[in-house]
Amino acid sequence: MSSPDTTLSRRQFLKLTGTAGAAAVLGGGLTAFAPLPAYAAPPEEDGLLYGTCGVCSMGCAYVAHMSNGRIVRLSGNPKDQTAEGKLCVRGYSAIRLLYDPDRLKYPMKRTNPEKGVGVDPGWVRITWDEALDLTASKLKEVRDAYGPQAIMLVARPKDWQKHFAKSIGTPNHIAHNNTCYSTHDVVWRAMVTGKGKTWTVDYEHSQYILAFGWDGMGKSKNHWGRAVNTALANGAKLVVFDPRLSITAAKAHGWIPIKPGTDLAVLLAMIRTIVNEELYDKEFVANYTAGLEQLREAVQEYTPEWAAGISEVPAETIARIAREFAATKPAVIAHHKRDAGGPNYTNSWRTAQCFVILDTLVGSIDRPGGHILDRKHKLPAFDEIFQFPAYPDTIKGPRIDGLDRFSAFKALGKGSFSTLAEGILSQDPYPVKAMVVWKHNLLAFPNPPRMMEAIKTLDFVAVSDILPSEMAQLADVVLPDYTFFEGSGLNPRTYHAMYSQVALRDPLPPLGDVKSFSSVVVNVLKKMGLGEYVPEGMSGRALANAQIATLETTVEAIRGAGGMWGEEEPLEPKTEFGTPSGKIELYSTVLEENGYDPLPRWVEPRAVLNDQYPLHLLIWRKPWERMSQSQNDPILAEFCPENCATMNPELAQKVGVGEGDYVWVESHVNKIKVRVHLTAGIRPDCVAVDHGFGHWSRDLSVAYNMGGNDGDLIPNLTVAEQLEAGCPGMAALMEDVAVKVYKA
Ligand SMILES: Nc1nc2c(c(=O)[nH]1)N[C@H]1C(S)=C(S)[C@@H](COP(=O)(O)OP(=O)(O)OC[C@H]3O[C@@H](n4cnc5c(=O)[nH]c(N)nc54)[C@H](O)[C@@H]3O)O[C@H]1N2
Ligand SMILES: Nc1nc2c(c(=O)[nH]1)N[C@H]1C(S)=C(S)[C@@H](COP(=O)(O)OP(=O)(O)OC[C@H]3O[C@@H](n4cnc5c(=O)[nH]c(N)nc54)[C@H](O)[C@@H]3O)O[C@H]1N2
Ligand code: SF4
Ligand SMILES: [Mo]
Repeated sequence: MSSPDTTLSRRQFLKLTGTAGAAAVLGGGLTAFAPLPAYAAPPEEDGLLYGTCGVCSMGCAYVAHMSNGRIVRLSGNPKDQTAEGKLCVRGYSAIRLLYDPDRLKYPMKRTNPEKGVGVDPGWVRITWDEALDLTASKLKEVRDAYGPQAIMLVARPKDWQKHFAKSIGTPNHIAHNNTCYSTHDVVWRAMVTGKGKTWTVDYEHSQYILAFGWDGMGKSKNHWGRAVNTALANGAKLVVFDPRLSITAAKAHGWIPIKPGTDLAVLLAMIRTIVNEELYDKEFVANYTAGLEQLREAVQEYTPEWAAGISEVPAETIARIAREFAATKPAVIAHHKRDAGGPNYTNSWRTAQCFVILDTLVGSIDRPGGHILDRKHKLPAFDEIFQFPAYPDTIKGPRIDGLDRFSAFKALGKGSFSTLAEGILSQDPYPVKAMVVWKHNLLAFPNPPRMMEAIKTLDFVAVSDILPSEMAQLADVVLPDYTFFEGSGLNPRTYHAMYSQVALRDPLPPLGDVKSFSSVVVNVLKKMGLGEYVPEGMSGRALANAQIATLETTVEAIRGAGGMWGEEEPLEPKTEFGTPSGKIELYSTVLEENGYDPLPRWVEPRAVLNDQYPLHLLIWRKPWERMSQSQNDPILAEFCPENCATMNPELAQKVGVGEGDYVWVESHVNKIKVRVHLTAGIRPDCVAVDHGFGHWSRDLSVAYNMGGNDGDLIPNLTVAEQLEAGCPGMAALMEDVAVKVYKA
């Protein structure tokens, strides 16, 4: 890869040479992909590929228009209930991710043992055989010397990834969930589903949409923006509580700039009003819920006047919204992941618990206009298709992220990013020595500098990525992966699954010398001497074919039907739920059994503002950005090259700064330098930093050195601190931190 001193930034090159020239010269020693043909090139009639967008988890089905073997245009698949013929800005932009000249194009090994910011890894191109041999031999060495638990897989819990960790015998399959939606997941599992959060919300048919920090319209989440707009056109009311005027708030009938971390107080008072005034849906509550009387008793102390004192929202506003929410049908609390019920504050899981209670009280669980439970098509599981011996018992051992100490969260089989660094550094409960990373970046960890210290102590790191990310810069071996365009298989609808429907994924021939992670798994397991976990013919394609066979159809037939399988069906409302009682448990016996309050109660957030750190930190993401993955897109960067500290002019005046000035934002762990953006649409006691920037990988020629990473401000945690915070979802407390701002 490029040496720091000789690389011109791609921005400079674009100016000098125009896009085509830049693509040919850049990539610093790596062969660049040929430039894109002009967008005007007419798509061939027969050159269509069906697929699903993998930029975010909504997974909208696309149609890719091909010309001369390249994708020249993307459109949404009109047959898909999620995409409805459209993609969002990030989906359309993915074409530039696919052909990004900086993409990883072949395996590489590090020759410089030193690791860190500004250190040249001394990459050398190697063959796939060498890369797989090296990975397998290093993992085997660690497994033999220290045991299987000394190997960590940092990856989302997908089939191949789970199989890889379990076949090795390690309990340490770590994912990002406690930074994202673990709080929602645990309460939905406990109170409603028995298996985690639901992802479909029928906004389109709702008449009252109430959001606490949910900014679905400002995420460019394709379906939701359209659905909420349709609801608004049909006369629905939208009300948003957010300390920041989010895009959703800007579209709302009411924006309530609540004090951060206090939504729980408002929600408790809303529950009290609805229960005491008997405004709840009597039929739904009587037939499908358990625990109303205990709930009534538990909320009596939480009057709107009390909540007003905590949240700075007037008591009349709280009572009015409670009454409107209960009286307008259907009504729904919009939520997804990192809203007020996401893992942001010590009390966020209780906020998520109140969301479920309020949605239940108005009868909006699995009813039109409300949260819709799982209609996702169940494809046969991985281990039903492939037969292999039982996994080693060691997978049940204690974990390096401490997940085993959080029974309610552990049951969901996910992971914690907040505790990983201290686990590795303290070697508690044991030393870990090797790490394989799939599709996770260093910048996503709370306190990445600390995580980097931990990674530096490991003997071996292999990273599967598509871009030369910061995590890739810390690797001993880089394993370049397929993008979602190059993968194949089936993708059942999840984010808008009003009925069971499956999208086909046609593979684009891979670009460069890249391999899918499934083939990495197959080869590394075999080379480690774990061939018993790799039955004859096991491959990603074999899995897809076996799954297609269970649909009693063929790829050709699905293609003939426009890339989608499944007929529209009317919604049959569920009358039984996945809890011990089969009812929605307002009093949660599952939370109680796991040692948590079965009913909601007020608890303060952790961070206390003080003279040294007088401001709340808010973090958010822009509609066109995808966490740390979109900043290398030259067109997106052209109109938004770096992130900002968004603040109220009143605060800026106190600090003595104006629009565009650089400031330091500092917490007790670190500081970052970002530009000021002024708006009246934020509380003066808050500073908001948008996520995704602060790249230090010099091989990201557009994104390098632009903006700062909000994550540097967020403390990582020990398991003891995590236990003290008392959250069943092990919330990483992403915004429970106080900061200060001063001129840079
Ligand atoms: N464009 C885009 N869309 C995405 C993603 C992306 O990277 N880009 N990522 C996807 C993923 S993985 C996730 S997790 C989601 C995240 O999407 P959201 O869940 O919408 O989360 P954020 O964008 O972080 O916005 C959180 C909002 O909460 C507000 N907030 C902060 N503290 C409080 C509080 O105490 N109370 C209230 N009421 N509000 C508060 C913030 O001001 C901000 O507006 O987006 C998904 N969609
Ligand atoms: N400071 C801060 N930290 C956060 C958040 C925040 O708002 N602020 N948000 C949290 C949330 S909600 C989430 S969901 C997590 C997300 O955590 P991550 O998923 O780790 O975050 P990304 O920044 O999207 O990094 C994804 C990495 O995967 C690579 N990649 C993309 N596609 C592929 C692929 O097909 N194959 C492979 N092998 N690699 C691929 C990308 O190049 C990138 O390096 O971050 C969390 N951390
Ligand atoms: S919402 Fe946008 S980024 Fe997400 S899957 Fe759909 S098109 Fe892709
Ligand atoms: Mo997330």
